[in-house]
Amino acid sequence: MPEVSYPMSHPVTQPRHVFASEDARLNEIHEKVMARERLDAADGLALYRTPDVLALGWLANYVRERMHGNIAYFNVNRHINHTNVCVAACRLCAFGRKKGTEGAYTMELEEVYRTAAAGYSEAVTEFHIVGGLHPELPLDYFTEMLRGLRQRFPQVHLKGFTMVEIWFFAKLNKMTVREVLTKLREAGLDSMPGGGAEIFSERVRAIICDHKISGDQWLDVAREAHKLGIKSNATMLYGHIEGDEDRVDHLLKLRALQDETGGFQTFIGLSFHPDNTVLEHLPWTTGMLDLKQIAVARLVLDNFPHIKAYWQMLTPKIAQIALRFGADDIDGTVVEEKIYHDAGATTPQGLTRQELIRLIEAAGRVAVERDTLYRPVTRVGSSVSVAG
Ligand code: V47
Repeated sequence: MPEVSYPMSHPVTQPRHVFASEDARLNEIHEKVMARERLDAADGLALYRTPDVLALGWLANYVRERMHGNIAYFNVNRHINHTNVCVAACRLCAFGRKKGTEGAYTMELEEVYRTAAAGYSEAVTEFHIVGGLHPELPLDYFTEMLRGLRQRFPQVHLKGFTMVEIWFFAKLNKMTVREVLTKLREAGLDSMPGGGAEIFSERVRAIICDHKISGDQWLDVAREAHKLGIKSNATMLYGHIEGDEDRVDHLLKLRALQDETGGFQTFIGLSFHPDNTVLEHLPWTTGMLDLKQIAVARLVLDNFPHIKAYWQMLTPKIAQIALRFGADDIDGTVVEEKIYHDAGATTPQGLTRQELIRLIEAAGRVAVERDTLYRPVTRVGSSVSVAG
């Protein structure tokens, strides 16, 4: 196969030996990738179905290095889950509780601020705030929360509330999605996480999360946020009852919206954790599927700047390997995680900055601490500054 020469944003460290897979479809896709041609649905399916995982990983790693060179990002963040009370009862979820039932909790705002300040000695640059759909918390609770966090932690980026929560706040408060987003932004919301997208296929949603907004509604809220200049991430829940077609459909819908708005920063594939859910008879994902998912996302989502291997969900070891299968980010210190741990995750609650750097460097990558908007962070003593 002849070597093709083309402009690259970064020199690719991967050796340029001849690409030859025993899977003929991968050879065709390799040609497209080299020519920077967009992959279509049939290509996406072929990627999920290839037995040649190493060739798939090679291709994804090639694209990842073309975009980011040898850099791998992490951040110093803290998750805050202010309530697990939820009116929805999604079969996929082990976190939500009905109000007044055992284990249900809702934090007073003072408790939110105490949680924000607790448990980690290094200055965090991001709070990641998500909760259940509480039927009685007014919008003021959330605007107050953001104002209080902003006042107490002025340097910290506030990434909060999934598309599902925003939609619910709008219904509960008889407001439009745009009005809710505007109020939250005025109160200090900087960007939004990617959760709650699950899988867009309505056939699958009807089984795993029939109480949630539809896939189109999730995309509508994201569109509205992006139009207001609020960046977000996007997720996909995989490894339950969905098929390859559903996964490809989900990725293509995200790619189409990204063409329209450019508002997504990072894609995060979330592997289904079955323990303590109604679907606990389903098996856990295998490491092979987890790595495939990272690689396919990198190749199909050509307009997404970043692919995250969320170590809490994948385990630190798989997340580290994923840095050679298409991922350029392993998320952050997290400190305390509830959604996955309620569903059986055995990963640690948090990792230190030093542990994240060690994982990244042992993967042969250059660790770059980022803020939520992917600007490099520098630390001198206990002070933090952001480039740009
Ligand atoms: O919204 C719920 C999913 C999400 C389960 O944007 C489950 O940077 C697997 O969205 N098994 C929360 N998944 C996590 C999330 C996230 C995580 C890290 C970074 C970012 C980001 C976003 O987890 C939920 C839901 O989609 N989820 N239950 C479960 N049993």
